Amino acid sequence: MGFTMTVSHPAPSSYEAMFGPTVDLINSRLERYLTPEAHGISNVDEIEGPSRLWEALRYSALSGGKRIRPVLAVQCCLACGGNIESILPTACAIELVHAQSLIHDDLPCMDNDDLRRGKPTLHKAFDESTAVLSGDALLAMAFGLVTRETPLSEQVTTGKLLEVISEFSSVASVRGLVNGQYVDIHYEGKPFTAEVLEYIHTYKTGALFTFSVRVGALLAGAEPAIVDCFTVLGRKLGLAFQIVDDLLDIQSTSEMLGKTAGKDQVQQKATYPALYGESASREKVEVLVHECYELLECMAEGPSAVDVGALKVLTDFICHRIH
Ligand code: GRG
Repeated sequence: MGFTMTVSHPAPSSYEAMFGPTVDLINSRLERYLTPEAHGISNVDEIEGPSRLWEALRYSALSGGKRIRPVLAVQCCLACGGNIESILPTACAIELVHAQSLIHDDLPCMDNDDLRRGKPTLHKAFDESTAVLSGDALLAMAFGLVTRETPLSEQVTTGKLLEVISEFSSVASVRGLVNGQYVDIHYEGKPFTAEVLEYIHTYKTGALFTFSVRVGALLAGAEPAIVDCFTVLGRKLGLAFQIVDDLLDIQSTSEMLGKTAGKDQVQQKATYPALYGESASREKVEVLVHECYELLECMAEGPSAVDVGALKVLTDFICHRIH
């Protein structure tokens, strides 16, 4: 790898130390939103059932997780000089869609897993119908959160918010997670090409990452050229995140990951290490890190002078994480 440009890497800093306050803020908003009261419901205990549904929703969405997507959304908004209140509802909504995707991904008809975030998966701790319905509820709640809780402002007009919601719905479905998951399952146990692998990663993981990064800039009122830079950044970070995920599945343990390690090979999944090998996959991650730093430095030096310090640390975490 002959890199031509010298870019400065951030001083080592842990994700938890630097972004702990952002994670706490996201968690406290999610905690508040995932209560019957926040939805105007006061009679959960009148008949048997609803309180168990609420327990399931909270079990899956409030039980750990790195919160990397909402943290990215918040930090990208702040980097563009945006107001944190403009992005928090969408950041939390992104986490709800992510939680939904994990619940459904773990079901026996999908990736069939028993362990998630160090605990039994939702359908194991409760049952399959609770898992399907909890996922459905979280997905719909995500859109309610964006529409009801985003404060309108000069940067965040009704028109801008409608654009965000429209993009979010495509990313959750046919231009993102559902499409990527569909193709991922279709290719299980079948030969696949580089083009297929790229397609799966772009949709299954990349789309929600790209949206998280882009929406931060959009709701900060960044100019279109800056939003375009964030879009490229989001694509690179999403791809790097998924390649690292593929590598960790082989190189780490279930205990460390909080989910079952070694499953990709058993299920004959289309992954980077399966196609290119582990060392070429790691090299690809390092190329992506370098490209992200280059892009961030260009954004810092441009006329809009994006504040990229935190984004460099996030890039480093995404590419070198161990869980
Ligand atoms: C969203 C409508 C809708 C449907 C979902 C099941 C499905 C369709 C998609 C599955 C997508 C999926 C599980 C992609 C894998 C992405 C990935 C690497 C997840 C792990 O994310 P982390 O490491 O998890 O951020 P934590 O636990 O830290 O939140």
